[in-house]
Amino acid sequence: MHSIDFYRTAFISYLEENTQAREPRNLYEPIAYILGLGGKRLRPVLTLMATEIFDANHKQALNAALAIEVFHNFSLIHDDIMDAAPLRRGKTTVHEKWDVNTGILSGDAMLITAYQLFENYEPKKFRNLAQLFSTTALQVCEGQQYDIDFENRDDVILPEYLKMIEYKTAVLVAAALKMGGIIAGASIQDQNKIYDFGLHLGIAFQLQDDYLDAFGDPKTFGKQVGGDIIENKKTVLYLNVLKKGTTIQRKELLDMYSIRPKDPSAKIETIKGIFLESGAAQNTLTAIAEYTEKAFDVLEELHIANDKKEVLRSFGAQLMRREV
Ligand code: DMA
Ligand code: MG
Ligand code: MG
Ligand code: MG
Repeated sequence: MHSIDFYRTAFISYLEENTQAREPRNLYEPIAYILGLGGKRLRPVLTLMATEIFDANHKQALNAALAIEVFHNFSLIHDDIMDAAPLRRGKTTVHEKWDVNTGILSGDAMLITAYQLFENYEPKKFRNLAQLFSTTALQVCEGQQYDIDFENRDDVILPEYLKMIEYKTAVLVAAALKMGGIIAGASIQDQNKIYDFGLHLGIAFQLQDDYLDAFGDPKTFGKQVGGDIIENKKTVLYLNVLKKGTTIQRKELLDMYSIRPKDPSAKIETIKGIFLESGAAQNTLTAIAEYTEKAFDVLEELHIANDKKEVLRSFGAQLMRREV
C-alpha cells in the first residue's frame, strides 16, 4: 500500500497525459478546463487504493479511475448549470465562462469518454465495470432529478432526502471503491462490503457538503458560500429546522425560503442564524459523525489485513475534516 498522496500524484499525472484540448475547441477546452481545476480527486484515489487493498497494482486501475473522475466532472458541469453556481474550485464555472450549451455538450461528451475508458479492460472485467458504471450513472441522474424536484415541494422529509443524496452522491463514491475490487478480482462478498463502506462514507460526505455550503470559509471553500440558501435548496440543514425547530424558527425559515432578494447577504445571515439556534447545524454534525462511524463499522467486516483497514479509516477521517 502507498500513501494517499502517492495515489493522488499517480492519478494526476495519468490525467494530464490523457487530457488535451482538441477540435472542436468549444467542446474539448471546457473538458480540459474543468479536469484541470484540481479538486480532491477523492473518487479516483479510492479506486486506486481499493485495487491495492485487494492486492493488485494500482496501475491496472488508472483507466477506471480516470473514467470515474471524468464522469464526476461531467456531473459537476451539469450540476452547476442546474444550481446556477458561479464558482467551482475557486474558478468560474463552465457555463459562466462559456455558456449553457457548451456546458451541456461538453458534459455529454465526458459521459461518453468515461464509458469508453472501460473498454481497455478484458471482456469479463469490462462487462462488470460497465454494468456498475451504467447503473451508477443512472442513479446519479435520478438523484439529481429528485434534488430538482425537491425545490418545488414543501413536504420533503428526511428519509427522502437521505435517499436522494445516496443516489446523487454516495453511489459514485461506493462504485469507485467497488471498481477497485472488480479490477483486483476480489470476492463478490468483499466487493459488496467495500461498496457499503463507500455508501455510508458518501452520505456523510454529502451531509458535510451541505453543511460547508452554509458554514464553510469563503477563503478556502472554492464554491459560493450560501449558494444552497440563495437557491432555496432543501438541504439537511433546512429539513432539520423543520423537524426540530420551534414554530417561530420554522415560520421564519419558510418565509425566507419564499424570497429571492437581489442582494442575498442578509437572507444568508438570517438563515444561518436559524440553522445554528434551532440546533440544525449541530444535528447535522452529529449525523456526519454517525454515518462516518457506520462506514467504519462496515469496514470491520471486510476480509483484509488490519493495516489496510487503517488506511481506509484514516482516509475517511481525513475526508471528514475537510474544508473544501
Ligand atoms: C451535487 O450536489 C451532486 C452531484 C451529482 C454533482 P451539490 O449540488 O450539493 O454539489 P456541489 O455542492 O458540489 O455543487
Ligand atoms: Mg451544486
Ligand atoms: Mg446540485
Ligand atoms: Mg453542495
